[in-house]
Amino acid sequence: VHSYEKYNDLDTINAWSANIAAQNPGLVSRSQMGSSYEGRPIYLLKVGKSGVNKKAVFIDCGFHAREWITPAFCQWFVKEAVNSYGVEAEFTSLLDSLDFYILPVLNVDGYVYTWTTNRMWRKTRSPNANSSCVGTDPNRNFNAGWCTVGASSRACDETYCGAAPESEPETKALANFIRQNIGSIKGYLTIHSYSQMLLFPYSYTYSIAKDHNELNSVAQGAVNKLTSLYRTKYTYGAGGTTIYLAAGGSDDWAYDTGVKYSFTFELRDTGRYGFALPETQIKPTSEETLLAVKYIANHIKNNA
Ligand code: 0X9
Ligand code: ZN
Ligand code: ZN
Repeated sequence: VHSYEKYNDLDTINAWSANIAAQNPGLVSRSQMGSSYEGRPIYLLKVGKSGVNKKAVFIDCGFHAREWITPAFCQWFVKEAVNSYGVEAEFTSLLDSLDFYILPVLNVDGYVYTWTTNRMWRKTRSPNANSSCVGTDPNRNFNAGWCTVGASSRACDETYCGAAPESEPETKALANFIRQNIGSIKGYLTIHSYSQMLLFPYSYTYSIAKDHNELNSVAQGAVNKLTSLYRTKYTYGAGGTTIYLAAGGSDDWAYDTGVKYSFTFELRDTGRYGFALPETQIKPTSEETLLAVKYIANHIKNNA
C-alpha cells in the first residue's frame, strides 16, 4: 500500500502515478517516456494547469538506484502540487504559469534490483560486452565531455560511462524527451542523494559556465530557503569545484543543450545513514527540498 512517508516499491509507485493522474484530470497527466533495458515502462507525469505556450521545468528522481529518498521526493512534490492548487497562492501561481514534468524513477531496473537483490546497487541493469559485470552509470552516460574525467571505461566500476553516450535506453529516452521539448523546457532539476549540495554546471570541466553568476545566486537563494525550515546545512556551487569533476552527467548535458536553469540536488544526509536514510526523514527532507525547488521555479517563472 502506498504511503508518502514510506519508501514505495516500483509497482506501488506506478500504481500511485496512474491513480493520481486519474484523480486529478485537470492538473496531472501520465505518459510513458520510454522503456528500460529489462522492458519496464518509464512513466512521466505532467503537472500543471493547461494553458498555451507554457514554460516547463523537468524534474527527475531515481537516477541512481539506491538513492531511495529521491523517488520519495518526486512523489511528495506531486502530492503537494495537487493539494496546493487553488488553496495556496504561491504553488497555484507556479502551476498556472509552468508545467512540471516529474519523472519519479528513471532507473527502474536498478530500483527494482535494490528492492529484490542488492540495496546498494547504483547503475542500470544492462549487460556489458566481454564482461560479466552488469550496468552503466546513467549519470556518466550523457554526451557532455563523455568519459573524459571522473568516469570509468571499465564495465565493473560504479562510474562506468557505458559503451557510448546514451547507450542506455533510460538515458536515451530522457535525452530524446528533452530534445523534443527544448522549446518549452527552461529548467532541469535532477535529484540525487546524498551530501546536501546544490550543484550547477560545469562538472566535466573547471571552465565557468556562461550563466555562472546567475546560477550561483539562484542556488544561494534556494539553499537559504531550504535551510530556513530545519537548519539543514547545504553547500552549493559549480559541480567540478563543489563535489568533483565527473563527465557525462545529465545536468551538464541539459545545460549545453540549452536548458539554462540546470541543477543537481544532493539530498540528505551527509553520511550518517547515507543512502539508507530512515523513513522518518522522508517528510522533513521533502518539505525543505520543496522550498528550494519552488524558489528555483519562481525564478524561472519570472526570468526565463
Ligand atoms: O556523481 C554523481 O553522479 C552525483 N553524485 S552521486 O553521489 N548521487 O552519484 C553528482 C553529479 C554532479 N553532476 C555531474 N557530475 N555532472
Ligand atoms: Zn546519484
Ligand atoms: Zn507540505
